[in-house]
Amino acid sequence: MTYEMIEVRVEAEKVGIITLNRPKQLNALNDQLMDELGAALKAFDADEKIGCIILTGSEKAFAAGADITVMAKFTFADAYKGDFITRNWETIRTIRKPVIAAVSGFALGGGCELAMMCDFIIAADNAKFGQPEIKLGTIPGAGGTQRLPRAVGKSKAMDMALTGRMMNAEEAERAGLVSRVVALDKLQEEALGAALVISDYSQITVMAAKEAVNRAFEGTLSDGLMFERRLFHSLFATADQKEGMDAFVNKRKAVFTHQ
Ligand code: CO8
Repeated sequence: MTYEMIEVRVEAEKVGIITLNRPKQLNALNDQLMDELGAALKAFDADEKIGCIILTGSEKAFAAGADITVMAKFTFADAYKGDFITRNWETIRTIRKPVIAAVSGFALGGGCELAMMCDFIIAADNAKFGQPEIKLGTIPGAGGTQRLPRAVGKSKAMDMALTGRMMNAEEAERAGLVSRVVALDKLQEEALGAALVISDYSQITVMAAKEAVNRAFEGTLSDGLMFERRLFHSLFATADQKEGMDAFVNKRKAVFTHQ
């Protein structure tokens, strides 16, 4: 597939990098872009050689939200009957390999929601997060009212959703929305470094860890603990567990075969 609104490349033969590329619109997320993003994510997920995916934008904007020029004309019937837009916004939730959001500049509305759909967020020091939909007479529609409180707690999530104010990178790190903040010129290097570390681990184990942590957001503690226990037990059936522990015992570097 050829892409017009994203750029796709592979680093070190094991990290897939997707760059949102609608610079004039600050990477506003429209249907075509989300279709292309979904296709690229699925292709990397299916590629045996890829161990981790990075999603990033430009220095000025990760993404300034869903495309307001498109939504401005929507009726209730368009949105409801068209199921706006489970079809391509939900693809990222089906990706089993880790997806790191490397965010610089604006991550607003659907852009903030897209970053939160990734597994973790590394932010540049110029990053700004917000759910400004309230200013447009609407509310977040791609998980902002659900994932933001889980990430930063009710009070700050309410503050963001009700005032529409932006949170800078420092506040986002303090609140737990992002895992690391780095200088803008170090963002890509930092994200790639994390992705390379992850890519060298067993893909099976990495997928299991992702699945287990995600479970913490979707059920009760006792269900999550049981889910984790079952996955933990089943990993003893993998060659990679044998390799990882044997390498430790014999003081050598593990070489995982993803089996
Ligand atoms: N949609 C469409 N175009 C946009 C968007 C957007 N979200 N954001 C920016 N642009 C365009 C501007 O219109 C402008 O275009 P032009 O040059 O043709 O006038 C260009 O990008 C540059 O923007 P600005 O001139 O405004 O740049 P500034 O640096 O002055 O300001 C801001 C940057 C603060 C980011 C400003 O552009 C802004 O406030 N943008 C809108 C942010 C916003 O409200 N986002 C939320 C949108 S609603 C949403 O995301 C709901 C998600 C629901 C998802 C549901 C899916 C299931």
